[in-house]
Amino acid sequence: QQIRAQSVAVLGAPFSRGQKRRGVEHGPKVIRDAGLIERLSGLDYSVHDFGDLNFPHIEKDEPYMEVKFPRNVGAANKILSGAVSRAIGAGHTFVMLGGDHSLAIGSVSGHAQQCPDLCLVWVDAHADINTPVISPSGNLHGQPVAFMLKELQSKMPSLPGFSWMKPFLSSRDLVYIGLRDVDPGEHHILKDLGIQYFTMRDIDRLGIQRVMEATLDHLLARKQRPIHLSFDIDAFDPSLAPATGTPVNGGLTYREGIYITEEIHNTGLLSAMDLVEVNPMLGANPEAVEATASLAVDVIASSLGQTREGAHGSNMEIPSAK
Ligand code: HAR
Ligand code: MN
Ligand code: MN
Repeated sequence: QQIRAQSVAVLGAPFSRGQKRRGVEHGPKVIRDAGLIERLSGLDYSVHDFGDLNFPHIEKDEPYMEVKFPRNVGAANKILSGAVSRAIGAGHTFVMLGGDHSLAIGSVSGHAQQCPDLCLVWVDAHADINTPVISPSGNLHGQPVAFMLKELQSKMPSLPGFSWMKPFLSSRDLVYIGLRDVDPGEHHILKDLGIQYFTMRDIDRLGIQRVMEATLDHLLARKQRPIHLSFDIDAFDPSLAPATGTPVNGGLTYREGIYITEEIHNTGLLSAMDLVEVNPMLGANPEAVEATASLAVDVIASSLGQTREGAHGSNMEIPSAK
């Protein structure tokens, strides 16, 4: 059966404390300015724009070991998690506009509260699976997946700000696409837990069509279930998505990225998605920022059913000649 709802909820999460570069908190604004709501309204949905969340600023937030701003990141994600859970519970397909990728902690956990059997597709140059102990940077946007996985529970210190959440995802319910910058500790975890991942090299070898076939087969062959798509704009090549904090050469082409989202849509199972790491303060010029934001809109619209082949209503007829 189709899980796709007839309505889409859009929620901005203007938050940047999962990493060090200012500006990514303005992602929701530039993605909306690039025409997101109009584009989604043109598809088969009623669009509910819930605006941007308000996050508290916690003044005193000393690092925990090397981890930066744990209380701010924890509090923001707790708020986001509740908002996502309510939106999904109300029957919307949910779209979160980041903000940095630490927000996936709240987004996916809120989704999982309503849909405990969800699976997760993580499209990113990075694996974002460092634990607080092994993180080379201390930035929480490089760690969100570690907070989700049940298998890593014993490796996770209790960080201030995170007592509200418990790990909820099994490593077999996650697939990565687009990886090309993986830390040694992350690589060890991927191998140790047997996580399914497709690097850019795998896309070179197999082509994006077989990668998507294997991804959906891995997640859905045993049973159909809701999909959470967490899309980091830095999965794309920096020539396409320059306005982002940690660009890595050799990323997805436009066509590979859109093929991924078309295939996700075609499952009929997309239940929630994140679009994160658009940072308008990092484009070399306004055109670079606009290109990145407009790409983000294309990714979201394509995930929600915009097709390259076109579409038409069932009652359409070819007008007769007069
Ligand atoms: N792996 C590095 C770290 O943990 C870099 C993470 C970069 N982050 C992102 N997330 N943009 O995908 O710090
Ligand atoms: Mn990421
Ligand atoms: Mn990334």
